[in-house]
Amino acid sequence: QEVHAAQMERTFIAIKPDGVQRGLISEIIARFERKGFKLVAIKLVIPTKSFAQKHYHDLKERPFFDGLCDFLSSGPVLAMVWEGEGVIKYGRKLIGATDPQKSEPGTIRGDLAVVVGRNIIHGSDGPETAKDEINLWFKPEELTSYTSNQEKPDS
Ligand code: FUP
Repeated sequence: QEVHAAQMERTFIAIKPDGVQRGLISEIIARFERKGFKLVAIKLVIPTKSFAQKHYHDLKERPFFDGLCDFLSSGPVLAMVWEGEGVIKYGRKLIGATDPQKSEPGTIRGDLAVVVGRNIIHGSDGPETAKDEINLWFKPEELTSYTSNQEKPDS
């Protein structure tokens, strides 16, 4: 039977300037890797404020929007695309609730953050935003395509 279905699910994950500054890159990547998700794109960038405003455009009416965009553009952000079955929803589960006071222990924000304005990581909240955010942050040629050992049935 045909096993090569549609393009495997992908999500956009970013370690925000506070996470990079605190030296949490390897800790966070390790959690996605160990789960079995596949890294297909990664780069360290300092976004401009207008780029941050594009990224967070859904929140432009919120009172914290300006501060949030200032913060996102305040230093290096580690932008990534992760791939795998259920990665959008499960990635959000690994990340934990938006407010670290409400994130469960065992989640990235639950274990590593304390306040909502410094919650160290972003993850797309659905298939449409995942597609939009991947397109905003990455050029098509920056997305790799390969088979990881974990995907090989005989490994
Ligand atoms: P999330 O998808 O979990 O990152 O949450 P949102 O898209 O609702 O919020 C995006 C970012 O806005 C959060 F990561 C932090 C910031 N924020 C605040 O600063 N205050 C709030 O009350 C809510 C969100």
